[in-house]
Amino acid sequence: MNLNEIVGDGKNMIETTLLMIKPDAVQRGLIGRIITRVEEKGFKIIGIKMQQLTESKVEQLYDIHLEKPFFPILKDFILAAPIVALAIQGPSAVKVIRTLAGATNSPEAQPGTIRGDFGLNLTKNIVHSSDKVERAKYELSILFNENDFFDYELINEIWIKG
Ligand code: 3AN
Repeated sequence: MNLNEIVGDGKNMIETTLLMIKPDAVQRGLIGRIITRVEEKGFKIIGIKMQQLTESKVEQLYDIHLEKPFFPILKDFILAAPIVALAIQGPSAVKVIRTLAGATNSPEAQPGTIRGDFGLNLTKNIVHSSDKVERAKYELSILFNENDFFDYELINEIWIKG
């Protein structure tokens, strides 16, 4: 599937976003519980890929943080174990997945959010999610190939979408 077809254009409310399960969550056995939250909310997973990131991919993914003082710590952390990348599709997916993820700084994240329930650290903050449709398109293109996406209908879709 072509990325342009799946990310949404800001008019159609069906969007596709990236949720990346970070190495701390993989090591702590939280992959299943995080995916369950996404599924229970009603979203469709159209791509799922465990991978060991390379230095180059981390630099592309966090290009806006390259010059920040915390970047070396962030990079070592992301490279320390595999991640699980999820391509998630549904109504306002970018915003809603960020709401499910909770505040970046885990200790400040609300209970009920992924970070609020599972995290206590700013760097080791369990997940990453894209903050804009255009950014989702960019980040998905780093972690997925076009044939990693699946176009299918969930049988309960009419009960979820408007
Ligand atoms: P989010 O993932 O919520 O969009 P960003 O993009 O602001 O958050 O930050 C990316 C990652 O960089 C965060 N998930 C966190 O692990 C790390 N980070 C951000 N700000 C800091 C900071 N001040 N000190 C250490 N790590 C940070």
